[in-house]
Amino acid sequence: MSLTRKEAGATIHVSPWALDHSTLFKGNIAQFVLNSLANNTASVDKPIYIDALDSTKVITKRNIAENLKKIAYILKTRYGVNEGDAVCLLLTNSIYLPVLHLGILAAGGVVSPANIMYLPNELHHQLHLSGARVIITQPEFIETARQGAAHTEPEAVNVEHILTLEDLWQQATSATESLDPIVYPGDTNKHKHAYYCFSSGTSGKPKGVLTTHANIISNVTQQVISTGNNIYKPGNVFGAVLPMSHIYGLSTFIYTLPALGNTIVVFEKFDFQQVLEKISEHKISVLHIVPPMAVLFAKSPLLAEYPLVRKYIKGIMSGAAPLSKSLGSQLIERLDCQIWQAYGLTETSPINHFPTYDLVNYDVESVGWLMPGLEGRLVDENGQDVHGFNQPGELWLRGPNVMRGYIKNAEATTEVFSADGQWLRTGDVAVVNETGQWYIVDRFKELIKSKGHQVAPAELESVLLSNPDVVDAAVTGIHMPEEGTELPRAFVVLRNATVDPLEVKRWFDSKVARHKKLWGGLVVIDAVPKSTAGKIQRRLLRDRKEDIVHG
Ligand code: 4UU
Repeated sequence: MSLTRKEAGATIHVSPWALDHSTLFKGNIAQFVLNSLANNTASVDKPIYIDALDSTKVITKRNIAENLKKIAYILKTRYGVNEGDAVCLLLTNSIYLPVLHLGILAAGGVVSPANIMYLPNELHHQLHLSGARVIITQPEFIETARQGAAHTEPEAVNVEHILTLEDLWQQATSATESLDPIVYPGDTNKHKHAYYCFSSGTSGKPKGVLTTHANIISNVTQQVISTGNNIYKPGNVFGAVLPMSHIYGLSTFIYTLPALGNTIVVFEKFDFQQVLEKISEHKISVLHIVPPMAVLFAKSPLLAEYPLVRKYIKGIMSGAAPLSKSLGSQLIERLDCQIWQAYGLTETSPINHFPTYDLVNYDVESVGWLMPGLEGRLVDENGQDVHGFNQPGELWLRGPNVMRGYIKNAEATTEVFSADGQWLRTGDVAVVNETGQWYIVDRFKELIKSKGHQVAPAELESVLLSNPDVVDAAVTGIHMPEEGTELPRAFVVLRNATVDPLEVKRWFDSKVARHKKLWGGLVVIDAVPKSTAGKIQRRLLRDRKEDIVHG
C-alpha cells in the first residue's frame, strides 16, 4: 500500500488506517463517552477508576453515568455554568476528577486544567485567557486559587466561585436531579470548545488551545481504530501516573480508556517506589510514562526489590519527549516487556502517531504511523517540500483532530498555520521511512520539554528581564541524556560585575512554578546572540561548551 500521494507538487503522507469521517459521532464528547461505555459488553459494576492507594475506592461504569449528570446539574443550577463557560481545575489526580471533567462538558462548560505547580500569577494568566467563572480545587491549593483570581496585574479575571472537589462531589451525590449532556446538533460540535489546555506553540508565551468537541471525538475515534484491539484492549489494567491536567494524561485517562471500558488505577502523583509496590497489588499491565520516568525503570536499583513488576507489566507507552534507542532497549531488557512511543501535541488533541499498525516490525525509536485520517507533509527551512524517505523536514499536519487556534490570539494562530491555513506547523523536525514509520529527530520551535512539562523560553525571559540587574536574557533547554530530559538554562547579561549571578538565579526560581526553575543553571554572557531580525539564536546558546554554570 502506498502511504504517499502528490498534491500540487507536495508529497503528502497518509495514514495506513482508514477513517470514515461520516461515522464520526456528532455531538458532545461526554455523550460519546457515555454511549461507548454503555455499548461495551462489561458489566455496569465494572470498576473503571480504582484509587491506587485504597482499592475500596472505585468508580464503576454506573457511577460515571450517574454522577456526571448530577455534577452537570449542580454546576449549572448552583454555580451558573452555562454553555461556553470555562471552569478551571486546579487538582491532583483522583478517581473523581474524570467524572467532574465529563460533568463540566455535559453542562456545556469548557474545562481549563491548570498545572498544580502554578504560582498565583501563572494561574492568573490562564484564568484571564480562559475567562473561567469557577475554580474547582482542593484544600491545599485554595490559597493559590484565591490569590490567582485576585492577582491585580495585569488583567482582571471573571472568577465568581472557588470550591473544592470534595464539596462539589458531596453536593452532587446527594442531589436527586440530574442533567443529560447538552446536545450539539448537526455539525455544531466543530465550533463548541471542550477544553483549553495551554501550549506555547512554535514561539512565545503559553497560549490557550481551542480544542473542540469534534476535535477530541475525532482523536478518540482515531485511537480506538488504531489501538482498540491491541494495547488498549479491555483486559489490560492501566496505571495513571501522569497528571490529568496535561493533555497526555487527560486524553488517555478521561476519554479513550474509559470509552473502551478499561480499568485505570489512579495515582495521585508519581512516586516511583509506590508505583512499583502497587503494580502487583492491582496487576497493572500497561503504564503511560514520560522519558524521565523511563530512566528510573531502566536504572534504579529499587526495581530488583519488586520482581513481580516484571511479571505483570506487559507494555510501557512513552510520550511527550523523545525516548532514546538506548533507553528503550534498556527498558525492554530490564522489564521484559514491550516499549512503545506515541507522539502528540496539545494542538492536535493530542495524538498524531501511534505504534500499533505493525507491532512486530515496530522500531522503539520511532513514534509509529500517522493516525487514521491524518495527513503529513515535510517542509524544509526555505519552505520547500521535502520528497523521498529519511529526509528531515518540519512536520506539517492536516486532519480532524487539529485545533481551531489559540484563545484571543489571532496573530499566533495565523503564524502556526501554513499560509493557506490548511496545515498546522508542528515545529518538530521529523523523518519517515519506507515502512511509513516516523521519527522525531529534532525540535525547531522554541519549546523546552522539562520532565514532560512544557516550558516556554519567552515566558522565562520576560521574568528575568523584570529584574533590574538583568540587562538582557535568553533561555534554552539543555539536554540531559542521563535524566531523559531537557532542563531550562538562562544566559544573562548582568548590569555590572558586582551583581551576584547566584542571587539572580535564586530570585528567579522563587518567581516561577517548580518545573520552570533554572534546573539547568544560569550562565553570564556579554551579549545575547541575535539574528539581524533581532531573533534570539538559541541554537548557538544550546551548543555552547565550557560555560561557567551557576546553580
Ligand atoms: C519526541 O507532549 C504532548 C503530548 C504528548 C502525548 C500525548 C498522548 C504523547 C503520547 C500520547 O499518547 O503535548 P505538548 O503540547 O505538551 O508537547 C508537544 C511537543 C511536540 O511538539 C514534541 O516536540 O512535545 C514533543 N513530543 C515528542 N517529541 C511529544 N511526543 C514526543 C515524542 N518524541 N514521542
